[in-house]
Amino acid sequence: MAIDTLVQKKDFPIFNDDSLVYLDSASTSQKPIDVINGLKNVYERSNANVHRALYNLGSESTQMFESAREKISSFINASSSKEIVFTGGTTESINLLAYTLDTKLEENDEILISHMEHHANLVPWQLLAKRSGAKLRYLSLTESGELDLSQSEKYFTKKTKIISITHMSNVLGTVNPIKKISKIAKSIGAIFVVDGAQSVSHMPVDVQSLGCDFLAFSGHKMLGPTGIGVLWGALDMLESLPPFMTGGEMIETVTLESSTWNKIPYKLEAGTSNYVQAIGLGIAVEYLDNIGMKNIQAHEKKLTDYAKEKLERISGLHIHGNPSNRGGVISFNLSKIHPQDLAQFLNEDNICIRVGHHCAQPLLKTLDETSTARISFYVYNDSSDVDKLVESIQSTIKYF
Ligand code: C6P
Repeated sequence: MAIDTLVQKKDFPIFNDDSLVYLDSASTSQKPIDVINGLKNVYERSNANVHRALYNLGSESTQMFESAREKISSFINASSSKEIVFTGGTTESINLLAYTLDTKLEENDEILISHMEHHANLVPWQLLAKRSGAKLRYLSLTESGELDLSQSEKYFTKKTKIISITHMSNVLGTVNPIKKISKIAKSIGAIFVVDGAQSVSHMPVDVQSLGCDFLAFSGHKMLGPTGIGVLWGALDMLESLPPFMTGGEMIETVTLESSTWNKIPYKLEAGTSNYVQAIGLGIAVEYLDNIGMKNIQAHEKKLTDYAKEKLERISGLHIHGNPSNRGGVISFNLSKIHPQDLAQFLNEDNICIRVGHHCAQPLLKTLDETSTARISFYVYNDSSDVDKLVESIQSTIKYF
C-alpha cells in the first residue's frame, strides 16, 4: 500500500524539482516556504537588534524573538520559556554544558556516555574529563544496537556525576529509554543531559515527562534555519551554571574591576543572538505543531518499516542494528559495493543519502565498518521515495 507524504510537497520549494528524492533529513531538513518567507519578512520589515533598540522596530523584533522562545518552550513542554537558551545548535549546547559543568566535578568523578554517541556528545566530554581529572566511561551496545543496561550497577555509581546520552542514534535509529535512565540518574544524584538532535524533530518530546536535566537540539533538523538551536535546562540547573561566553547582554553591571550577570536565559546568551533564525525556528515549530508530532512519528515508522522490508530483500544488503524502538533512520552496507560508490550512483538518479562515519566513529568501529550508507525520513517523504531508492540500488548492483 502506498504511503503518502504528511505535507503538501509544494510547501517546500526545493521539491519544485520533482525528481528529487531527499533521504538525508537526519543531516538537515528541507525548509517550508513559511519559514523561508518568515526570515525574509523579518529582514524586510522588522529588523533591529533585540533587547537593545528603544524604537518601534526594536520592540517588534524583540517581541517576535521572545514569542519564538515561548512557542519552543510549549513545544517541548518546558515549565517556563526562561528555560529555553538559544544557541547555535546541538553542538554548541553540549559544549556550553561541558564548559560550565566542570564546577560540579572533582578528580576521579565519572562522566558516563555511550558507544552510540555522535562526536558532538563525545568529544566535549573527553575534553572535560581531561581538564577535570574525571573519568569518562562508556555504556556498550547490545547486538541489536541498543544500550546495554544489563550491568547498570557497574556504570551508574555514586561516582557518576554527569550522564549524557542521545535520545535517538543518528546511525542506528535506536530510540533510547530516556525516562528509565532519568530515574537511575536521579537515584544516584547525577546530572542527566540528553542529546535531542534526532528526537525533538521526529517525535513528541516532553521534557517534564522525560525527567532529564538538560536537552540539546538543533533548529535546522526540524524545518528551521541553520545557526539556531536550543539548550533546555530545568531552571534551577540553568541558574546554577556559571557564564559560558561573556560579553554583551549576558551582564547586569560591568565596572572596570568586575561584572555581575543577567538573569537566565540571557546570562547564557552572550552577544547578539541569532534572533532572525530563532524567529524562523518559532515558525517551524508552529508548522510541526500543526501536523502533530505523533503523526510525524507514526508516518516515519510506516516508511521505515516499509523500507526495511524492501531493503532486506536485496541480496548482499546488511542493515545495522535491529532495535525494538527505531526512529526514521536506517544504516546499511552492501557486501560488494563501497557506500561512497553507491552514493555516487544514487546521485545520478537525484537520490540523496548520506554515507560515511556519520560523526560517530566509535560506533562505526563497534559495527566493524568505516563507512555505512544511511537513509532518513521526514514529513515530505513517501513510499515512492523508497521504491526509487530500491530500484536505484538494484541497478547499481547490476552495474557492478
Ligand atoms: N548529525 C547527521 O547527519 P549539529 O551539527 O550541532 O546541528 O548537530 C550535531 C549532532 C548531535 N547529535 C546527534 C545525535 C546528531 O545526529 C547530530 C548531527 C548529523 O547525523 C550531522 S553529522
